[in-house]
Amino acid sequence: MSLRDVLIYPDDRLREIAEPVDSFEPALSELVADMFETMYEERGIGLAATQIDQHRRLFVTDVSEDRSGALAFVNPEILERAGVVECEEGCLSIPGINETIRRAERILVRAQDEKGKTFEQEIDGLLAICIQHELDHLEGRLFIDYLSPLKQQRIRKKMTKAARRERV
Ligand code: K2U
Ligand code: ZN
Repeated sequence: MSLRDVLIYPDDRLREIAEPVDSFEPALSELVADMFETMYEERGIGLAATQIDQHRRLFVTDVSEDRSGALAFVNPEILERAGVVECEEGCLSIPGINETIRRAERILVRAQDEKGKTFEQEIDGLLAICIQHELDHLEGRLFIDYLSPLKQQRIRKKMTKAARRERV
């Protein structure tokens, strides 16, 4: 297992659309293990492959308090959405920015596990929010895309200035 670098906004690679996973060889399990290690190290509760510059339809989540809730979603899709909920979101790729956006309250998800077995699950609560956030990453979308153009402009300016300070 190894830690991977997380892409930071406004890196254009975060805008790539991920390709379906068609091979469930050991290399996929190695990538999944690296994603869990990176997610826990970064104190995240989700991580999409896009965020580590791997443009495949795969993300991991763990919304538990004690790392007992590790889940991998391969080729995920949301079949049904119901209700609306507001949630303050952050993103490991947009450090220091937290904004409230709206998501579906309940979702029906179909995905494969890391061995390729298909499952369907009705999900609500924080896991439902996290899954919608991660699925957006696979489509090249970021939670800040749901904010006003002015707020997006301010965030882009703040992150670009922070990146310049980093380079000095
Ligand atoms: O994809 C990511 O960047 C990880 C996200 C996942 C997430 C965002 C918003 C709401 C739920 C999940 C987070 O940055 S992980 C950090 C975090 C930790 C605890 C609660 C919410 C967010
Ligand atoms: Zn994110």
